[in-house]
This record gives sequence, C-alpha cells and structure tokens, in this order.
Amino acid sequence: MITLALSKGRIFDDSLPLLKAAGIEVLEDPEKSRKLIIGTSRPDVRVVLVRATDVPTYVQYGGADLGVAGLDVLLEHEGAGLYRPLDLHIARCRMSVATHRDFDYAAAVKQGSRIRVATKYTQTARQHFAAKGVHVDLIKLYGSMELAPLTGLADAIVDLVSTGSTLKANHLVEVEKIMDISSRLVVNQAALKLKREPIRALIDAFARAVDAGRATRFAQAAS
Ligand code: PRT
Ligand code: MG
Repeated sequence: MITLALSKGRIFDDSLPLLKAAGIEVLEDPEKSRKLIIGTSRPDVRVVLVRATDVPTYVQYGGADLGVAGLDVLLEHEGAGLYRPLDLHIARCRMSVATHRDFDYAAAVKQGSRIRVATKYTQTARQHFAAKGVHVDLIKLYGSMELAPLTGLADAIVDLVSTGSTLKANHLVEVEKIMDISSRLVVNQAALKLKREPIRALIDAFARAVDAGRATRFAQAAS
C-alpha cells in the first residue's frame, strides 16, 4: 500500500488533476465526506487527509509514504528524512512583507530601526531580515496575521499573498516580496528504499503531469 498525505482545500484540489494524469482517481470528495482515509481507483494507493502543516510530519515519520506540502510549510518544518524530488507548481503564491499603508517601511529599514514583525513563518522571516541586516522582534501568530498591524501588535507581517485582496481589504500593502511559493512533493526516505518501484513510478508520472500542465499553460499564455 502506498499512502499519500494531502490537505483539504487548494492542495487537494490542485493535486487532483496531477493524480488523474498519473492514472489515479480519488474515490471521495473530502468536502462532502468526513472520512480521513480515502481510497483511489488504484487498490494499492490511498490518500490521507491531514492539516497542511502536518503533511511533512506524517511523511517524516512514515505515517504517509509521500505528501504534498507548500514550500512555506517545508521551510518551517524542522525534521529531517524528507526527500523533495519535485516542484509541482501548484497552490502558487508568494511570501511577502506587508505593512499598514501609512507605515514607512523603507524609512524604518533605512534608519536601522528595530521593527516588530508578526508571522506564522518565523524561520523564513528570521532568515530574510537577518540577510538584510534588519533588526526585528518576531511575534509568532497562528493565523489572521493581517490584524497585527491594525491593532498595533506589529509594524509588519510576513504572510502569503496570492491575489492581494486580503491585504487590500485590511488597508495593508505588500512592501517586499521574499520568495515565490509552490507546493512540493515530499517522500519518506525509507519508503523510497522499501517501495522503490511503485514510488519511483508515481514520482515519474507526477513529473510528466507537471510538465504537460506547464506546457499547456505556456501555450495558453502565448496564444
Ligand atoms: O487553513 P489551515 O489552517 O488548515 O491550513 P493552511 O492555511 O496552511 O492551509 P491552506 O489549504 O489554506 O494552504 C495550503 C497551502 O496553500 C499553503 O501552505 C500555501 O503553500 C498555499 N497557498 C497558496 C496559500 C495561498 N495561496 C494563500 N493565498 N495559503 C494561504 N493563502 C492565504 C494567505 O495566508 C492569506 O491569508 O490566503 C490569504 C491571501 O490570499 P489573497 O488571495 O487575498 O492574497
Ligand atoms: Mg488556510
């Protein structure tokens, strides 16, 4: 049996076409069923539904053989033993610094002032500001980062941005892009050895599906 860890929502939705191209149909809709383990059209492949931030943990400890996780999540995950063979180019967004539209971020950085930054992504934020030589006090949050600059909790936030409408709705502006984010396939290293053939075949099928999807998008963009 091969177990694939996915999270509900955009990662699940964006993984479906890749799975399909790899010849795997998921037999249930997680939004309608309460099941946490769902079967597929392949009797030897099942999907387990976990929180997005738990995917690397499941794969690291062998609760799943492979999984799909955002680069944002992987950069915060401390464990070892994960093989990352493939960028799936799905669930794309960017990690950015945002502030209240009235906050002069450039001036604060230039003057070398200490700024307070609230984020769920403390590792990534710490590295980013250290590389710039900016002094920061990091405040760890687990959600609704946008609220921090509005309440005076922080001067800035580090968060994921996709359309930018969440920032806009809260009078925040993106002042610096840190990196592009997409989801990656992660594989348990022991599973890769023990179930080498079927896992290799899956990775190859995903790689072909990703390339085909990108070629189609490229052609669409060019026409
Ligand atoms: O929701 P839950 O707490 O269970 O976990 P999660 O938020 O980690 O899961 P989910 O499904 O929301 O996100 C899974 C992965 O999708 C993330 O780890 C990212 O790699 C990726 N992704 C892509 C995003 C976004 N785009 C995104 N826009 N994750 C979150 N957002 C949020 C962002 O944090 C902000 O609150 O959407 C809001 C901004 O969106 P815009 O369109 O208004 O800019
Ligand atoms: Mg979410």
